[in-house]
Amino acid sequence: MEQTQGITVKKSEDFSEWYSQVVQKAELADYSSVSGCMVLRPTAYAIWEKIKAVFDQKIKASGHTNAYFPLFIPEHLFKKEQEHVEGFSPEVAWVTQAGDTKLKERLAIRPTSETIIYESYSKWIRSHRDLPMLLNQWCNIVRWEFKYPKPFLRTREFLWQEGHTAHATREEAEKEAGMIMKEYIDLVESYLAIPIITGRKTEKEKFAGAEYTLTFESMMPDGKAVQMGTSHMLGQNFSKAFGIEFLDQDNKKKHVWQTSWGISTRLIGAMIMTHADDQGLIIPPKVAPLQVAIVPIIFEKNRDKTLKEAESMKNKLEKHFTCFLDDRDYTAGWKFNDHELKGVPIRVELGPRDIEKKQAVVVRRDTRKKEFVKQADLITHIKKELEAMQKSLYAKAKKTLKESITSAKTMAELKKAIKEGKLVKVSFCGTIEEEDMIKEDTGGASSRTVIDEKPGKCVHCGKQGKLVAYFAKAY
Ligand code: 87F
Repeated sequence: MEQTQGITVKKSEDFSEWYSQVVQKAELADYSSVSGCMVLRPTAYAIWEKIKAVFDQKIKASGHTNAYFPLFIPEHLFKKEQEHVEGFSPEVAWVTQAGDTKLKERLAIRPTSETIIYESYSKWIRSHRDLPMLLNQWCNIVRWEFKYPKPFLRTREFLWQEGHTAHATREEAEKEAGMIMKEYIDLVESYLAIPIITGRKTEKEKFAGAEYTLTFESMMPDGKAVQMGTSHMLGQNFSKAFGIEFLDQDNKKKHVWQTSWGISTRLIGAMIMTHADDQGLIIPPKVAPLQVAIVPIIFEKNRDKTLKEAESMKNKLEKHFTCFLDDRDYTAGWKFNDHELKGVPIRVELGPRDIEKKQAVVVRRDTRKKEFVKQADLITHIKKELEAMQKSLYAKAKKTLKESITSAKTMAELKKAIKEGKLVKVSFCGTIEEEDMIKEDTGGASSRTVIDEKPGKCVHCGKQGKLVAYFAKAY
């Protein structure tokens, strides 16, 4: 059966089916014959390349360089810092055999690369002159999850960057972890137009190998939070386990202070959920692989002239925007729908009458507002609209995020708010046990970030609380 061109369910009515249709029909990703692994189609990969380019430029400007470490991690190395694998071991995939020969030692397929990278650091770092060491790698990783897969948000293999730094002092490492958060937040807010909440993780939610974990997250329209990235202050946990020592200026041997941080293709999932609508995908202009689609309105008798004009328009526009002249053999109406479905920010329509009047019709994807624009003003107009669209997507999402935030003083209030899909501010004791109980009682809510506020009474036990945090269900 031929699939219908558009999305057949509403975002507000069946979010999960809506998401799956947007992903498939906008040709972002497709399922594969490996359960839980998906194909990134060209549009999604191009968005990832944009994200990569922006962040790569940011970290290079602050002195980081890229490197590449092996995909396989020998078991003895992997298990060196016991704490960090705790809880994760069911998700680790192992290579045990080559051809018919069993390997002497199992090899983990990297779920994260701390261990393999820090073994190298223990060889490379000798003196304070070798510090700071600021490396990053762009790669794929594998986590064999058993929960139901969701394109971009939960897949067994995904693409990411992992930064790993080593410093002479605690202060420098803390500064690094914070600086990276700032860059992440700029990337996500000003390029992907996703508003975020940010802060530290609680004891329960932090990375076990870290002293503390910084996070940034957003709320999706179905009332679930998405963690989009983390930056860990590792302290000396790994340097002690891996013997990463340096001779300091005072001639004393010291362990380095470390950070690690990552973002992944998950960001694309959050972008889709935040901005797309009932007509399909909406890509923020700054990360759109294609910013402008020109659709000529062709009638047989003036076919050549229309195409020639459209061609010359494309030549002018492509000096300023990424641009596509859609001369495919479909009707103009079909093409309009196709570009809407795929989230192209601006569509320019050009018909015989427009040519006569030296104008064009410009349609913005998010508002779908049509405007007649003089051809002489086209470039300025599109520039203005792309900027306005970028801002407006962010403002709209920011308003939704704000509206989803509420607070609770009692478990009854918390349960109700969680049921309504809210991000709920509560005071609580902050212990792992207390958080386990809250999760149990609310049917799955977890703390997302700690907020820098004075705590009141604990929402759960009623005693004086130790911290204030946002709770929500999460992906
Ligand atoms: C899954 C299996 C084994 C997450 C895992 O967040 C180990 C792990 O260590 C694991 N899932 N983690 C934590 C990753 C920590 C850290 N690594 C560098 C990041 C960002 C990038």
